[in-house]
Amino acid sequence: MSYVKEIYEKVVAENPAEPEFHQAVKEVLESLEPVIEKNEEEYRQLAILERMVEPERIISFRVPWIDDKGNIQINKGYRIQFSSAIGPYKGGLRFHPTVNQSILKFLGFEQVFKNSLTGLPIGGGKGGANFDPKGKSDREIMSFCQSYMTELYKYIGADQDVPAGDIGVGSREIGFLYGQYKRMTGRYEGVLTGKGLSYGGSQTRRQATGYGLVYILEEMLEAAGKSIENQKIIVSGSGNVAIYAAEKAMEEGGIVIAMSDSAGYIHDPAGIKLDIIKDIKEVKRGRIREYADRVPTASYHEGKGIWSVPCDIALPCATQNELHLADAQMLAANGCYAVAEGANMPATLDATDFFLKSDILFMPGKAANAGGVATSALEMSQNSTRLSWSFDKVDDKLRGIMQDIFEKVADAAKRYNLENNYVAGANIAGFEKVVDAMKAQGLV
Ligand code: NDP
Ligand code: 2IT
Repeated sequence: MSYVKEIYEKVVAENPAEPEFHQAVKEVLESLEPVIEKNEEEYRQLAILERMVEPERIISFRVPWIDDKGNIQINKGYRIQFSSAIGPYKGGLRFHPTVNQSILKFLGFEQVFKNSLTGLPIGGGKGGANFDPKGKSDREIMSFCQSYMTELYKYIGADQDVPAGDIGVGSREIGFLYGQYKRMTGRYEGVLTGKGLSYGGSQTRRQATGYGLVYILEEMLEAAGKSIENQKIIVSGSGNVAIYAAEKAMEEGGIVIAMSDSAGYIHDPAGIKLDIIKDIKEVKRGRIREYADRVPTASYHEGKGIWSVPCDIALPCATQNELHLADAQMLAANGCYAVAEGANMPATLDATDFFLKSDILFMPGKAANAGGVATSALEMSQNSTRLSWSFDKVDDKLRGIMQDIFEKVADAAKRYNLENNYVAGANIAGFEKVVDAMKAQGLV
């Protein structure tokens, strides 16, 4: 049996009931096959793959807190410290009722390769809780964040593990978490990224994932002789990544015609008015359907049908497995020719395979959404040197990093005769640096 197959089967057998983790491992290992085959003896001897699929540490803990009615609530909290081969663990925290060990392991595993692609010295981690922030008061959110950090602070630090935001964790939550970390440890340090600008945050971090997604999309389009100008674009989700992807896509001349949340989607053929989306989502914490009440050219549709809207470019920016094979086929049938993943693993394995086999340009999340964590690493640099850089300086660096990632990904694909297969390119380029660091550091 091939080394790759053997390890995949071992992962499935030893990690039952973790389908998202299996999926992420399968996607990565299968596309690494040509690299592994070339070096199989050495990798087997050093147990490279066995080590890569096993997190260095999983921390799992109880999070007790009291709601506004005075009732005790208990949630499950986690931090997965996946790999410190190339730097301190780095990756977001997700607060969502669906959070479990499988989802966080898939996200942590992806993060290792993504962070490697950024070219910056950051390892991979992920954490979160099965806490649902929807409908909670600010006091409840603060109470939860303080309790979560009261346990987590023991395991993190500016040179050890540096969490940030993800679904359900934005600047409000990072503020409460940071305040509690400082209170528990007495240290004012870059232990979290995505902080507010008044207490050590970086310019452009809020925008970074979405902006970076559009920067790498533009690289991919340019390499194919195309441009974003006047293209009709669908952006799923309406959270942090989606909003700033839409903003940059429009700044660059694209026309964003649909966005969504977990309840439904809006279609506005006249072009989405982002100030209204920001007001609904960032200020009022409302629902996307309210957009159609406020904008006469827009319609609201319940459910997951956003991929049925005809478009040129699709940017899935909500969550994992939000884009299935049937959606991919529908996008293609309606003329969509480019897809870049703002979310982590939004396309299922069969949808990804379909994109790769058709002529659709496809940039996977670990390359396409790496601008967020890359800018987090820039925030860490600023914190370490006690400096803060201008918006333009960070934005320029972000654009440069995304161009560099595109080159690395395209080059790795080419080296293995897999031209334009950016899934293989991203996995191979990310993997090579991590393996190199693992080999140098011995058996740890
Ligand atoms: P937010 O919480 O800001 O927004 C999430 C959006 O996705 C909301 O519109 C939400 O709708 C929707 N959504 C969440 N869960 C589901 C679901 N199960 N089905 C349908 N829609 C859903 O999160 P982010 O924008 O930060 O994250 C979005 C994606 O991008 C995630 O995959 C995340 O891992 C990834 N990512 C984030 C980075 C960052 O810097 N924030 C960096 C790189 C990747 P609703 O409000 O109805 O729940
Ligand atoms: O998935 C991701 O890359 C993030 N949620 C951002 C991680 C970070 O540390 O900025």
